[in-house]
Amino acid sequence: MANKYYLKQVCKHLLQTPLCQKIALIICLIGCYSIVYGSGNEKIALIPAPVKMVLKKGNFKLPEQVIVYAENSESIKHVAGYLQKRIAVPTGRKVQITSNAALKNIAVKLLINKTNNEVLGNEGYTLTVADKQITLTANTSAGLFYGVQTLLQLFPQEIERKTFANKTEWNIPCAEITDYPRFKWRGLMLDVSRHFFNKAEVKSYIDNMVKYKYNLLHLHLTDDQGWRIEIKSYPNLTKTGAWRVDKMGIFGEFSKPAKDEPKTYGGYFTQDDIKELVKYAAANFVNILPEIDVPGHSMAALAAYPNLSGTPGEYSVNSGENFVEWLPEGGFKLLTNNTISPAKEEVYVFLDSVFSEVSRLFPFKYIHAGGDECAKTFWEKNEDVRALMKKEGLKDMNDVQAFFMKRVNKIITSKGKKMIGWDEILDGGLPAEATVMNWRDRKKAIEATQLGHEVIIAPSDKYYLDMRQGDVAIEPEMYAVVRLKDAYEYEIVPDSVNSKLVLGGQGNLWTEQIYSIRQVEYMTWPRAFAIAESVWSPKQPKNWDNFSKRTIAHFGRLAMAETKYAPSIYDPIVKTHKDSNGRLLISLATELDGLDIYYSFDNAYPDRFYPKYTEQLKPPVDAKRIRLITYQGTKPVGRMMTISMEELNKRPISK
Ligand code: TNX
Repeated sequence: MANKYYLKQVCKHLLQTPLCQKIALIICLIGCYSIVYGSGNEKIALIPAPVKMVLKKGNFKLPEQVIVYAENSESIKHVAGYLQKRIAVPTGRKVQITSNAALKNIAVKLLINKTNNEVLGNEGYTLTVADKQITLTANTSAGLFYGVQTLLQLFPQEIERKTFANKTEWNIPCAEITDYPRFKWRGLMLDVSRHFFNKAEVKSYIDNMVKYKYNLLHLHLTDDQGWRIEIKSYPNLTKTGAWRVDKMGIFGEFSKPAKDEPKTYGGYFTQDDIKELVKYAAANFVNILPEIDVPGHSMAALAAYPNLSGTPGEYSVNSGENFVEWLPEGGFKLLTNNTISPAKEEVYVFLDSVFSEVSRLFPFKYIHAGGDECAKTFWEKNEDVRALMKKEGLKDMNDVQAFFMKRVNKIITSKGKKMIGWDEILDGGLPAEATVMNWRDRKKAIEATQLGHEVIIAPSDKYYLDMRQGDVAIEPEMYAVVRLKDAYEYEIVPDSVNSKLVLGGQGNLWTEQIYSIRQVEYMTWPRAFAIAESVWSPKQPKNWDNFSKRTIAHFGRLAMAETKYAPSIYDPIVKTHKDSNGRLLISLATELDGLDIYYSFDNAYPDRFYPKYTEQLKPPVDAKRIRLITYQGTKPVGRMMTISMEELNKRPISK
């Protein structure tokens, strides 16, 4: 709308000006347009958007021999080495690193400020691309690293190729950029328990996340479906706890495995693997946050050490068969116990050993101890728990969990670390020093900060990367949807919150329904663009039109890197309504502006010669299904979507 308005004004103005001024104005307008959107959109599409960018005339042309100047310091040379690798392969140019500042024809200079620049802080940078030289300045090597990421995004998209791109010209638009993050905690969580992703896969995840300036990888290492980290003092955790029956289909609905079915699916990280991952992450300026999820979500641990349960018996690692009963009033009841006992001393001995080993392996100052979704079905029936309540004066089950988390907190702090828990740790009163990871209602973040606790924002309805990105007809099953626009438009800091206590935010990728690293990528991108922008870029009014254009430009980059992404923003949004006679009505929309939707009720696959959607549809009485496809002009861009009338009739009326 706004664009149309401005266009009208410009045209009016043009009609009233003399000819030479008209020509000058037109040239200027074309110039501005191509600067902003570039040729093919990808010229300057930075994600996350920098704090300040001024585009200049001209280009820097990458020379045949690229000389990168880096001071003689390990950490600066390390960043130079990263840049060297990223440039040399796709461009095929010779990239040389020198610490001789007097050398002629230096293409890129990496400089550390001699006096700290307060504005840039620990991770900021300034980047100047002039026609003869590129200069990158920061207070720290981390700042240089993020500057390098921005610089790479200024290159043509082929820079993302993992092999020689066979392109003759590599031009970078001249610009001056000053940039620094809004938050220090910019995270993604990968659940390696529900499905295991190996060392190489985790490394590739890190490779991708740092391109968007994430600095934290949260590894969800334990759950009912697998224990994924070697603990030397409790070897069964991985010997037994890392393996389950191999199933495929819809997780949570699998048939119960037979008693003697071989447990062939799984895997775990040895302590050497962990050390390697930690080192790899650090080389990419990423901290790894380990999560050991207790006292719920512990079935894999119980399979290895059943004595940790308040109801010892035979346990096995869950293979994806249902073990809970959802209650109509909300919450759930356990059919199989998946909790470790809060009333057994040996549990705390166990946790002391586990957290001891974990804290030695991960240098990061935080350890995540879970605390989520702990149903108390078995605790309520347990005599030891009742005795504990009496002894400690605990009035209800929330108090019991709070007692447990306080003891865990004590263990973790005794190792010199800080505990993080999911926001359930607020429920019975939380340990003084604990940090809260907010995944449920925003009220929980407000409550935590009011109590003076640090929070990390990861709301399930906005930042959960396991949720569907579009219509269930075209996306893998998942119980809810989070569209790119939902993630993008979310403001991290609630109004009534002390923003100093908000460390930042993260996107969480739970992997119950995610069987492969390709699907991990698909679920992460592009939504992790949106989260990256919220945790890095300054708070400003959200501009979906601008962001979605940049997103599309980055689809090109992901494609070059052969990273899978969800093209869901091209697909139609289907809403159902009923008329006064109870007959189904369908309305259609798109997340992205400027798309046309074509439809059929005749079972054929529509193209742009089929009817175009313009107003709410009343399906013919006998129609069996609707098929939909979106076009951008004459180009089909969406995926063919088919939904039966039977299914549409079952869908709830859209809001
Ligand atoms: C809730 S979020 C969970 C996870 C599930 C996720 C699925 C949280 C702390 N717990 O165990 O995987 O929902 O969306």
